[in-house]
Amino acid sequence: MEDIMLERKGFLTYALLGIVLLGVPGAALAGNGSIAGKVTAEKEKYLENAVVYLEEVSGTHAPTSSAHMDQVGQVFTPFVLPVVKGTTVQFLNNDNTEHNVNSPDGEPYDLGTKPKGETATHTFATLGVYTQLCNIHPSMIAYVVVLQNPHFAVTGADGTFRIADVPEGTYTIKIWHERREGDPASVTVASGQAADVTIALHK
Ligand SMILES: [Cu+2]
Repeated sequence: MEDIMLERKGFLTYALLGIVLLGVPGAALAGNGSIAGKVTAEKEKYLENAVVYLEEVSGTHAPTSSAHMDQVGQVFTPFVLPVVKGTTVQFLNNDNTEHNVNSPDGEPYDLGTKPKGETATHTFATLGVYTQLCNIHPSMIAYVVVLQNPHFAVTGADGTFRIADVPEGTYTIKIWHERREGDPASVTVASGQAADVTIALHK
């Protein structure tokens, strides 16, 4: 009986040591942590395509290296495109019909009308949400969300999101959704840890 207890104690010690050594799976670079969370809403259809982001992270942040919003089957794809301030977004027309790209928001622009295979570009110099419209097809709508830093994520159909590689610190985490509001929250990220955040969307 005593032997069994000793063996169990030994196993427990090794198991605990293993947890300490391995840390939290999915943690990124040494010194950084991550945020893994989910969005809740009164209807499942609102869970997807929310942009979750850190309001401000110190330092300078390079523009997003590759940012595309295509026009395919008379739909802007993706529906929501978060980018870092200063990013040039490429709007490629993949359809056989002509498309226009314009936005009435912030610093409004009209990139003109392009035939198949041509790309319109716009550089987003100011933070904000820019509705993307096509003046030929009223059903076409999408959003470019211009943010201060690259620590953002777009929620999946189940409302989950993950922001990897976040420097240690305490941040204000915010959310943008086409039809719902969400309150800012405070999140503390520790080295090698995945901070857990739940954000409730409401009317
Ligand atoms: Cu169009």
